[in-house]
Amino acid sequence: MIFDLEMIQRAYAAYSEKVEWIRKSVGKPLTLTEKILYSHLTEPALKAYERGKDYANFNPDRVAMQDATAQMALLQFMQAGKNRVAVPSTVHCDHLIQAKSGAKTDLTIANETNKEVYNFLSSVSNKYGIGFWKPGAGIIHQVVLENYAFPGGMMVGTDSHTVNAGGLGMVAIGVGGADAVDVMTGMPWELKFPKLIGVKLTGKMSGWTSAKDIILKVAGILTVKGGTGCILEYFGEGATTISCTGKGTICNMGAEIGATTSIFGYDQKMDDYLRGTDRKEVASMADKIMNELTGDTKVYENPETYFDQVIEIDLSQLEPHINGPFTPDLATPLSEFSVTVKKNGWPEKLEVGLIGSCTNSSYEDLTRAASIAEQAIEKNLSVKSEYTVTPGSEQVRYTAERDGLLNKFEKIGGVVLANACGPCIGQWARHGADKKEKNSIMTSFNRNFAKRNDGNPNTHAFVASPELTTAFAIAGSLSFNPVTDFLTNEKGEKVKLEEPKGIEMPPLGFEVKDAGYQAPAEDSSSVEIKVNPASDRLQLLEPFAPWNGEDLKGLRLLIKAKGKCTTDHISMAGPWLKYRGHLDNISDNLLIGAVNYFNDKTNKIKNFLNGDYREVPSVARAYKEKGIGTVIVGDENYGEGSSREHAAMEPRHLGVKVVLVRSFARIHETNLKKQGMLALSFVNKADYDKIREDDLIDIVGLTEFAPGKNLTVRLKHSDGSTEEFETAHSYNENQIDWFRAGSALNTIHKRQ
Ligand code: MIC
Ligand code: SF4
Repeated sequence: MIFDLEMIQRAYAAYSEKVEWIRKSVGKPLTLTEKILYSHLTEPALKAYERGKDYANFNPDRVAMQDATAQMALLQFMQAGKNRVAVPSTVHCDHLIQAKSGAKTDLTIANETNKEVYNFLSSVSNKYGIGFWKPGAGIIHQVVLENYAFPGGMMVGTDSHTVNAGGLGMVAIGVGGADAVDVMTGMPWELKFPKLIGVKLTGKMSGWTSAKDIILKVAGILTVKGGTGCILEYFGEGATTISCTGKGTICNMGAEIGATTSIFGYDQKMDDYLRGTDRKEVASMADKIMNELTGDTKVYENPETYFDQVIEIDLSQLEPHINGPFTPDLATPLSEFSVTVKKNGWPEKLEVGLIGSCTNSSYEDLTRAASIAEQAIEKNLSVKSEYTVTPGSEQVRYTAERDGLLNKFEKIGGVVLANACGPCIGQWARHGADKKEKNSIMTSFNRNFAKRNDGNPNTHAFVASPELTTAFAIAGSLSFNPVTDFLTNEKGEKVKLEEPKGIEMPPLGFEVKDAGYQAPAEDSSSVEIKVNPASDRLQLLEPFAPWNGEDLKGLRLLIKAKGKCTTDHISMAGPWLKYRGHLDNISDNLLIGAVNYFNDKTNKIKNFLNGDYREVPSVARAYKEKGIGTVIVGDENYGEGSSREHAAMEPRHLGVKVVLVRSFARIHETNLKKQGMLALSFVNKADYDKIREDDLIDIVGLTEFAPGKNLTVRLKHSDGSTEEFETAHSYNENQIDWFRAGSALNTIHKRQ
């Protein structure tokens, strides 16, 4: 048995009683989110707690880490001086596999090129009692849903799409590695108590509409910022019609609207999924307390009273959507898509359709897409675009192969890639991408920021459901609408694709030969972890220096980033993923994707030591060498996207002291705080305009740094004039300690 039955038994034993106690003390009906959050508060926090006031301390049940972020997380954990993780934890090797020729060859090459990193992750896991999922086992979120997620539980994961587990009724939150270290060392984990958005689903989907379209629609309504600081709770009769993995898709892409997480209440679909994935013990336990694994009836009858915001979607009316390009919230209904494509001059030819990823790679997803492929075979059609499939896990892949689904994809010209992230995170050796040609691709993934999939800034990436992506790949054009349009087949006949059909759970059950799991050693005292000092992939961490007790004076502006600046802009993935365990090497990608406000160029900023325009990392290194601290200035939702803490550790490593922005994305703001940086935001957003390229910048008020108290920024312009303005911050006492100590990890040391 892979899942932690005892831990779940313990969690359930206390759960109902806690919820009842909380309901009484709060004196009102509870949402599901509140039930789970409150029941995971640490004891002192539970006693002292008042909702919405401030940060609260939690004890999550488990931790999941993927290979690209686990390296930093575990390097930090190794510094914490513990023998074993305090809660069940797992590592999943999924991000480092490059997609090129197909599953088998790609996996062999990945095992070779990433050998050192895989060995490191596997031996650290073994040593500290962490479950290890080998390369090829699948994408973290699919594997977690299949094996570990449980209704009413709480987990953190070092990946923003950890939220996928909300599909199985879990409060699952994406965090940086340093947060995961808190949980793995048994310390309380801190989270700002979220606001609650209720999403009421009525009706039932049909035809081409699928779960993906619900979240594509929600993203259109709320935008990439709209979920910041919020948990979305889905409910209503429509919710119970969606499969468990479909719910996972919806929760997964909640990361794209900045939501802390999303969740569905326990229902028959979750029960079916637990039983179908060999966890009948969990299902039976959940069945016994099912009323507490969903929101109270009164809450769902009067959602406006209990949620901070309510959105209602009638699934019977919902059209399929296609979101993009360049941002996941630009939502266009299918019926308007071809007109919108023309109006905006987006390239009409569809070069590649890619299905799979952690968002959409369940058995149901594959059957729906395969039902389109099957029709194509029958109707003498094949794909006009390139077409790739990434199954979410070995279990799904094995079962899909057994049931003939993969064969259907291959028959229409598809290539089945390894069970891994692959093209979704730029691990894609796409031929021709280096030519920077303007082109369109469509994926069933979740993110579509510029350069993300293939490094080409002119690739227009659109996000849709797997079945729609398959239909578009068959048509090879964005001006196609499968609901209304005919296609011409190989015999010159006009044919039409019928609505997709899916099967939620495999009729013959799931099957797998080798799921790819390695359990940790019982006695790990002899396991040694070696990091070669000459390695260019791994580097042991040095603690960051503590604050020197004074205001920051005479800082230089490193870059004033203009417009969208996601973690992909701050610390690009793709080719750089190989340095995720080596802080100094990966720092050479710092902000290379950000647009310099002063010249509209990427990776070209002025070095005031010699007047040259150079790459961001090299200028940062030049200032660092001279002992000059620097400031990054950013726009709205700075650090949107992923959980990668490299986006915070790299600037810290290269001498940046302050990140000053119009607004932050949640995980990134916390990551900056954890690494001992100053994360500040303009009180008056127009003050962004006051910052000039050649300013010297002081941060005043640090000796009285306190929660809720603004800090002053003083600009010394080169013409001799000075300007001052206020900046706000969201540090609490504890986080101010991290700043003073140089990082959160340094404070753990101090306490030991
Ligand atoms: C992503 O989808 O951007 C990633 C790659 O999964 C990241 C994590 C990472 O950068 O390693 C995420 O979403 O957190
Ligand atoms: Fe992997 Fe893409 Fe999912 Fe991130 S979003 S975990 S890169 S599949």
